[in-house]
Amino acid sequence: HTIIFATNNANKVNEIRSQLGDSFNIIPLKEAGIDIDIPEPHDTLEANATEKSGTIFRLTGQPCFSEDTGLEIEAINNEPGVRSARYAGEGKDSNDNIDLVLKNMSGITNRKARFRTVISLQLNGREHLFEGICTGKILTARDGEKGFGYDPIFVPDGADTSFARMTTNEKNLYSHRAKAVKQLIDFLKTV
Ligand code: ITT
Repeated sequence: HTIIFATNNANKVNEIRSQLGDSFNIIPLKEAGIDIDIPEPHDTLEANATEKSGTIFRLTGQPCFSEDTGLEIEAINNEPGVRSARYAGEGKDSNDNIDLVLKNMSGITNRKARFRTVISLQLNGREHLFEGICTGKILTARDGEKGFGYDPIFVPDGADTSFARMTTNEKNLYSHRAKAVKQLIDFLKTV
């Protein structure tokens, strides 16, 4: 099995590869020689995931999948949600996004949040969606250097440290992405 992964995010690739072992190969856009930045214009993770996988399927005709992930924080209307990558605005980075979350959460005692990943698989002319959810809490300050994105401020339920203090294998025991990928693997075993 070889399948294109419609992403430009190397951190996602590393996490998923470490979970897959040798069950199947994923080829990120860069390694497939495809240099495009697929827009994410929609207001749901599902629609953006479909946009990404559909764009690459139309371009290559090859089996492919994408994933869209959002951090949904209960006390601030499930923000940043589908806007997680650009919460602080265009041209800003993860550091700015974290700063804005910490600012918007200052003084708020309800720290409940969840990461949600939606995978869209294009295979044999059909689309299949898979979802993974990881519930947890938003810290009041950064903790840890590993991982990416919002990892320094998120502690998953059942753990006592942030994602940014975990190795990739440890993060995969809890993460939204690992849960969605598990479903993808189970599905691909059946086809
Ligand atoms: P694609 O090329 O796959 O679209 P992206 O970085 O644009 O990569 P998303 O649109 O899914 O990814 O944006 C989600 C943002 O949320 C991402 O930029 C990260 O900052 C953050 N994020 C995603 N997964 C995360 C995780 O496991 N831990 C922490 N932050 C995460």
